[in-house]
Amino acid sequence: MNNKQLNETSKFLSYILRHEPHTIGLQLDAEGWADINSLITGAAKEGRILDLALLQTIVNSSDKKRFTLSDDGQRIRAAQGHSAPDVNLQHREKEPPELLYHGTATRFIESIFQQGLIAGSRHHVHLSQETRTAIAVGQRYGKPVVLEIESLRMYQHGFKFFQAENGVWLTEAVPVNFISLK
Ligand code: HQG
Repeated sequence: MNNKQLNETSKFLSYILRHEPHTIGLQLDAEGWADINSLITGAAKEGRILDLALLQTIVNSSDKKRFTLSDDGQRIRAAQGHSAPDVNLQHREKEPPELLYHGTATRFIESIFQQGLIAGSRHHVHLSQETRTAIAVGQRYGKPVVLEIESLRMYQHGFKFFQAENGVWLTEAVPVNFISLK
């Protein structure tokens, strides 16, 4: 399988393991885990041929460590980014660094400075420690812009922060007074 095909399969897995598992008859548990055999069987019904070796390749080659295999090798889950309503990953609650970054597109800026950052369909607002990552995230929606978030000050005001197992920082929402343009 070439890189383009791997990337496309990774997108399919993101869609299934974060958002719409039932489209292939798959059930995620409350911690987001899917049984690998059920995933392979469900995907095959859609004409998509997966096997354990391919899943392992995708887990290991994912630049953002998007997916995790369970220790027993029988289950797989997405590390973060979920919208599926029955899933509630117990992310590690943690004191954040002083500043975190959120990449978005310029066309969202006016609304963000009115409403603050909201999670939208996902369970959390996603923040990163590096502006480089934030730019890449923002680019997905248009001309990118990086917002600087006063995360430590938020934390000191009682807002909770979590870190997913792949390092992405998560919080429920970011009020306007903690956001500035980088
Ligand atoms: C924007 C990818 C208007 C927000 C990435 C973003 C990330 C608002 C979009 C992960 C707003 C939501 C998540 C407001 C927020 N008004 N727009 N008040 N508040 N927005 O895709 O953070 O590559 O749900 O700025 O790398 O872009 O898939 O979130 O532009 O880690 O593994 O609404 O997804 O990971 O978009 O991306 P998303 P995101 P993967």
